[in-house]
Amino acid sequence: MSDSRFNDVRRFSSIDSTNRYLLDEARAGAPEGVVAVADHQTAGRGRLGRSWEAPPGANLLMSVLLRPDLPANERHLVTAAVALAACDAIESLPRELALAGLVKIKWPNDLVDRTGHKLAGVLAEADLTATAGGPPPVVVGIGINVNWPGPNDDLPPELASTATSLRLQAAGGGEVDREMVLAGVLTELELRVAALANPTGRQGLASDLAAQCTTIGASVRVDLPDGSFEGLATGLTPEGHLVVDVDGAPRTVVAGDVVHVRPRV
Ligand code: BT5
Repeated sequence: MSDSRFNDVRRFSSIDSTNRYLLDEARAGAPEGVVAVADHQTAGRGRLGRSWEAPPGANLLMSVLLRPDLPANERHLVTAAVALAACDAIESLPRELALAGLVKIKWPNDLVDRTGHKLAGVLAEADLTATAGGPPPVVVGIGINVNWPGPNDDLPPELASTATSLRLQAAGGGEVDREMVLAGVLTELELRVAALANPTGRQGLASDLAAQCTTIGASVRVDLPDGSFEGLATGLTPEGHLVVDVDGAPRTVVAGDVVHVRPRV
């Protein structure tokens, strides 16, 4: 990986949040490519003030610092690049784990299994006011449930019905090597982040996102800060935004919470 832009991997046995850490580093001028990985987060962040749970040592908790030079309306493709890299990495895990074909993307930021259980979440946080170190930073964090939840774990009821892990999905039921998943994500990120730099690459990201996106074809409820609506998700725009048909009229959703109300048939 010596020619990779992701060579500076900073490891923490415990930290509040790898996203928080890299945002602070970015504000102080850290360059694109710094990676933070933690065994444990004491204040792991989800979107909209939610939290991300994982016991020490079980899962992959990582963030990368990017400084993409992108039109503002294409910023969702940064989240997509990281989500796709994680899908690619899981797809290329050893064949005996039988994880190929498992993972799909639920728009906008979840990796899910075939039944919609959440395997990973992506959180992109930008500081468009930060002036040190080049183009404004976007820190993208991903939590991948590698070994937790495991077969004997008691989960809070909310997660018990919604979360899964690579371990639970893999053949054999043994532990999955977190370092192998990390190495795979960093390798795949190289290609996916390079694609962000030019229009053709971004087109490729958007079409790969659409191909992996389990939300397309599903009946969805879109929750936005000012209310919610229901419709049929019909596709993605070239910027990676979700198009929802609402009573025959297309509505584009840039960011929001999407709840699948009926599975795709
Ligand atoms: C996300 O938020 O899915 C983004 C999660 C990003 C976590 C990474 S870990 C490394 C980096 N550093 C951070 O501080 N964060 C990033 P959201 O879509 O808002 O989902 C959060 C919700 O998912 C929670 O409210 C729970 O319901 C659920 N949840 C929490 N932990 C989970 C887990 N391990 N597996 C599945 N679901 C979980």
